[in-house]
Amino acid sequence: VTTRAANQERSYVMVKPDGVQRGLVGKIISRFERKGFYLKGLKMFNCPEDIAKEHYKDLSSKPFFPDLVEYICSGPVICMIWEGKGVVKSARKLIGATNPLESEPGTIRGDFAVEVGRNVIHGSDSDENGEREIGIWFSSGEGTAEWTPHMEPWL
Ligand code: RTP
Repeated sequence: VTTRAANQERSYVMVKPDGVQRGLVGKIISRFERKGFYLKGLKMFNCPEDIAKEHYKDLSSKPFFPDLVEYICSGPVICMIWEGKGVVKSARKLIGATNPLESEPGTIRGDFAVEVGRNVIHGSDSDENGEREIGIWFSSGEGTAEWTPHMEPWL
């Protein structure tokens, strides 16, 4: 297991098919950029069933699992790697609670969604899952490029 520096923490974030079809991709990317995270991977992808099942394997016994897999494979998704200090937990805050009716206004789901089965976006729930999911969705080198943000020292 590779240990990453604190400011190189990574989260796998994905705009789900409803978010793509509703034209929310730019608004979502904008929220992560304005917070101060760095986009380190990006691709549009038609998800095959086996990848959706692997990604959500912890939910495979849930009654909604077949509908969830069908939803994620119903149209293109936007796969992203976001990097930065505390990004995993912070992304979950930017995204909001799983059920959009419980998500606070100002969060992505709170502002843009109503149905739990159409909740626009995914974000990793732990560092370990972030790295696991990046490995599932991005093959080596694909959709990524090495770059270092230009950081001015604080005044
Ligand atoms: P995600 O993994 O997509 O970021 O969502 P999450 O952690 O907030 O929620 P999780 O419990 O992991 O559920 C994964 C996704 O399954 C769908 N879901 N449907 N019909 C239902 O009752 C139900 N419950 C969950 C949602 O799309 C949720 O994001």
